Amino acid sequence: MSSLLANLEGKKYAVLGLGRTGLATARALKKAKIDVLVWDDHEEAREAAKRARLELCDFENDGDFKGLEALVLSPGIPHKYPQPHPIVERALHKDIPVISDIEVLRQCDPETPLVAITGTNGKSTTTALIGHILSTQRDTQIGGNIGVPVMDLKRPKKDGAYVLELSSYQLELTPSLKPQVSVLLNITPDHLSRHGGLDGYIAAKKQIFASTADGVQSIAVICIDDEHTVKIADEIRALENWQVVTVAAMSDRAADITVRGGILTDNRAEMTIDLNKNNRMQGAHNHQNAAAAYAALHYGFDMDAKSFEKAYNKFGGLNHRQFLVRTINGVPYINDSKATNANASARALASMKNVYWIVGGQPKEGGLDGLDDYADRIRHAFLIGESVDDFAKWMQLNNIEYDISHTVDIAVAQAHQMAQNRRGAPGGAGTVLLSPACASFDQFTSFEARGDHFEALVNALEDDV
Ligand code: UMA
Ligand code: ADP
Repeated sequence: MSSLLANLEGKKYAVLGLGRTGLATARALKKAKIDVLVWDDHEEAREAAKRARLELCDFENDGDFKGLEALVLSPGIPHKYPQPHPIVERALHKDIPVISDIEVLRQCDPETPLVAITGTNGKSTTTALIGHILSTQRDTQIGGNIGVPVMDLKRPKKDGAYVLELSSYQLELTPSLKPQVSVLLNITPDHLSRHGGLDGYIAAKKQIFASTADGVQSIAVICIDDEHTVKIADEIRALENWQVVTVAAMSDRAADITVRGGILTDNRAEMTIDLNKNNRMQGAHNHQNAAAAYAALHYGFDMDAKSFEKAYNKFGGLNHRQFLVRTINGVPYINDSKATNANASARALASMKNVYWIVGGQPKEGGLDGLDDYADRIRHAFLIGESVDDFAKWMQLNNIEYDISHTVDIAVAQAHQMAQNRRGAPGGAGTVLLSPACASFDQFTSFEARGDHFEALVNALEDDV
């Protein structure tokens, strides 16, 4: 990114939060010889910044914000709700723009075509899938919320593109996004405390349609399988600078692109693709992701169905998302650590039966609401994390047998013992599933760390119980 950022010569930036986003941004700015001052509330992160020879400034206590072009804020730090971080409050008070790293990228490189992907669930899978398929034809840089900060990406070569997963947090701070294609997968309540409620969350998601390049019509791919996205599709259709392509894969609504029984039909082009051929993309939710990817690539980049299908069939899926770790004596052990809310866990439960379910962590608002429909798919639950007491009540209400395991270590040992002992039960051997429906931060640093830990435990299990 550094040569791109040379455009910013003479300007001065502040960076708040020195995790993946902040460190990458500060490093890229420094490499491009742009003045940058950094801060993080945690000592450890500040020490790492010192080692990277970044200049620290405690903006809360002794920074004056003089001459600053903008404050680049890490997405995990609140700027509105539940309350703004004090440094953000001070910056806004002094009329310093508070922006994301993606905004910096687009201010420096507004021209390169960009595919932006958001939604409550399926973002990473869809981003990786679109990136995988587009890269068969163009130089494609994949990043954003998927885990690669945009400042760590290279500038795409001629005719190349960015494919970025964007969270609601990032969208709120990126007014110049100007995507060639925006994809909205679905909306169910999530991150409500950061957005002051559902309306705020929806407004943040809608930011993906807030800007387009001058005189260009962008493509809005909207999956209309829930009531919120149906409404948004109607709103965006009324705007001149967007061409809306609708997708229905998890409902039987009429749409431009529909998926029924795994067969994608493009009703505009009268053409079909069998999505079932890729066994890493099973389930209606994955077919929603695949159909959205097809719409983005066909309508945004003129990719023909054959090229799409060939590359789609080679997509290997993403770890931590209903990922089969190992099968022991006919019992599959599945890592779905990325299911950080009830809706994501619903997808896993919907596609399995006789589940030994490892669930819990730092709960989201609403807890396990909506999962009652899947109660008969659960043979036994193993409760972990902060949510044990609340989730125990939910299990009682739904007549589900459970153990309070507290940790993944204990839960895996208990689930393994029980699943292996009950292999002959009516209904079949069953499945051991980690699908927490919760954030991981009460016991782990990330969902990846939680999933990796689960995988290590499963890989160490004995076959003979
Ligand atoms: N910090 C402070 N003060 C605070 C809070 C945090 O100084 O009040 C500091 C922490 O000490 C830490 C840094 O801020 O050093 C962390 O910043 P961050 O939480 O923004 O995390 P990053 O490492 O920059 O990762 C972020 C995204 N994290 C969040 O949005 C919470 C990552 O998404 C993303 O992959 C990465 O940028 C690159 O773009 C993760 C995520 O959980 C996967 N996203 C949420 C989700 O998917 O549901 C939105
Ligand atoms: P995100 O990046 O939005 O969190 P992922 O692609 O990482 O989404 O998938 C997270 C979890 O959500 C997975 O465990 C999967 O079971 C579920 N999921 C994936 N795609 C969808 C979808 N389109 N709708 C609902 N749930 C989904």
